[in-house]
Amino acid sequence: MQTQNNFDIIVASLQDETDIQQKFDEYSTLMAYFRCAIMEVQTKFNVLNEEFSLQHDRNPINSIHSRLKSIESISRKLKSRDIPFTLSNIEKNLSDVAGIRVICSFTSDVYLLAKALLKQDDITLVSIKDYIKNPKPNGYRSLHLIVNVPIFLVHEKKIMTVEIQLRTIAMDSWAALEHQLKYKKDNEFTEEMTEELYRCAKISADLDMRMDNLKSSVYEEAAEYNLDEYENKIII
Ligand code: 0O2
Repeated sequence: MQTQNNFDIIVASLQDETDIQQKFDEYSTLMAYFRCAIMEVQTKFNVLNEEFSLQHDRNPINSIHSRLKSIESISRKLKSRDIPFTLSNIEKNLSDVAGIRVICSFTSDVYLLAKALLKQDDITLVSIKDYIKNPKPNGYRSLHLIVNVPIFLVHEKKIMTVEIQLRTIAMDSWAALEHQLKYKKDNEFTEEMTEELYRCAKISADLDMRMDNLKSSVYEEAAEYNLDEYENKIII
């Protein structure tokens, strides 16, 4: 209902049908640019996965998922920050319109892939949130990177922002189930349930640590566990 209201306001602010069509085309173009940015970053991860598997005979990436934020979600987020719904505000203020989630085999693969991506000279790091090193109070773990990446169009180059979430299979299943349990309509999430979810997050972190130990016994690979060298290089 709220979304419908936002939408009505946007439409009401437009002068006539031509105006509506033009705005719609501009919005669709911007979303197409974000989709291109997703493709660029996704290809980079696929290339890294391919090369790593040739060298080490295993895949550091289990799966990659991507999503473009819906117009309802974009409108809701801008509204919650009191920012008018305009294309330039979307580009300037939202860093998660284009989102990629990379599910890795082991925790060390999360850092290995993040480092390999950040080393690339067309990628600019905007911000890092390392919820693996510093989990959220509810137990959520994941590595979040916001990066700028160029897309090359027929007549111009555009710099687009992409949010990347890197996590292990265990981190991902905890996050997916937590989301499912927490956001069930008409359900009150009690303190006891919150504590139980936190205990599950601890078990999942322990599982990751033990799996990484097993991996070190099977594969002779140097393991990475932080991105400290990048934390001072954030541009904003
Ligand atoms: P969706 O549909 O997944 O995109 P910001 O994004 O800057 O407004 P915040 O909280 O500073 O807000 O960003 P943060 O911490 O980087 O988290 C953004 C995304 O991480 C969320 O996106 C979730 O996908 C994921 N996330 C963060 N915390 C949790 C958590 O406790 N549980 C789960 N399951 N996921 C989490 P959105 O916008 O919520 O939705």
